[in-house]
Amino acid sequence: MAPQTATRSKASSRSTSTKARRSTSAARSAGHGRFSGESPEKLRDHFREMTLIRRFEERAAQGYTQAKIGGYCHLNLGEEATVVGLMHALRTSDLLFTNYREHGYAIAKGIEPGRVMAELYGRTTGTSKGWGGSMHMFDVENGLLGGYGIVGGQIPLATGAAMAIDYRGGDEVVMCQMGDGTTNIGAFHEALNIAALWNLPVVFVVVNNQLGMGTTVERSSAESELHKRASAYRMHGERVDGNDVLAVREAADRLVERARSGGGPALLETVSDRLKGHSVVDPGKYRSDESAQAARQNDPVVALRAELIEAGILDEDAAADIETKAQADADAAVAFADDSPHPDPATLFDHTYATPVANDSRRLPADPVFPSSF
Ligand SMILES: Cc1ncc(C[n+]2csc(CCOP(=O)(O)OP(=O)(O)O)c2C)c(N)n1
Ligand SMILES: [Mg+2]
Repeated sequence: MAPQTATRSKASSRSTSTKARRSTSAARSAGHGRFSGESPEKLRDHFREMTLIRRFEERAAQGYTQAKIGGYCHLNLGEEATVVGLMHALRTSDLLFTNYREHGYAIAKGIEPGRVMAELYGRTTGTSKGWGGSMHMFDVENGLLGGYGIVGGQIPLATGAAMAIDYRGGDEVVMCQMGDGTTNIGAFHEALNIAALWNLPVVFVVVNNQLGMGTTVERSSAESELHKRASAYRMHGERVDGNDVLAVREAADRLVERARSGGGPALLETVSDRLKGHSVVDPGKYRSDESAQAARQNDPVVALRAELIEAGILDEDAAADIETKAQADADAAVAFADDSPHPDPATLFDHTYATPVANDSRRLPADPVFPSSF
């Protein structure tokens, strides 16, 4: 097979930034014509998937407060349109790297919700056999290469995976998801530089929910239009409304296929809102009432439901059926997780290293520091 580098042309330096269209109800109702040419079934599928993620995350929050889930737990509430639109662009064989806010991505990439919930519950049936938890989903078969808890940790790894694809002459594409705050990590700039220099098949996606924990983009980023940072590396960058599943899908489809056909890397910024705190335990006290209320008004699941009903693509009964089914699927995921076994403590160190390591300590907290034969 000819190396992919032979067919990949240098990335265009053209900057066709699309101004984000913030989703107001007025803009939405004016835009019904945008469904023309869309398959009604596909639109219903988008709503189905977004609703499933919403219900799944609500059950995850509940499981956390019941102490069924340990560690950290960050939810995609408010980011459902972004998640579904982005994942639409990827084939199963395409590789996805995300930050720690990845439950919805795992489901939309094709992983059974039960396996995702079981990972949250720390059970052996989870995507990482229960060792990873919320922030460390991993599933090679579905092309999910993590789930990273270190802010920006995924970016050099994703870029390396894109280099591996290029080197082997494959036609897969890497998508590297991250938050707005992550664009101030040094590795972001190093990775974008090398990806552009080597014309690698990777699409970087900045999910701009306008907050990095409690800090707004404007307070943390000198260039707050984050897609413009691509231009420092002569990389294509653009911004879309992350509450609009069709806008995200269109941009993701186009940029992924562009990367697949040798067009080079790109930076896609999606702008949406975080409906709840940074993690389940964060009450979000730093946020003004107006900002929290604006986020609720932009709720992408509520908005798509209303739009589809208004356009005659769904009626109340059909929408309610989808919601009932999503709730049942989320409940079934919880039941599957709850019924699954905990890992045997004796297996705790089994996958610490990929290859055997001399003097690899397998000492558990209650074990003596020195073996009796010492
Ligand atoms: C290297 C590093 N620094 C700090 C943290 C603590 N931390 C966890 S999430 C986060 C905010 C990241 O915000 P953003 O990139 O916007 O992602 P979001 O949580 O909004 O999805 C920080 C500072 C971390 N996990 N890793
Ligand atoms: Mg953020």
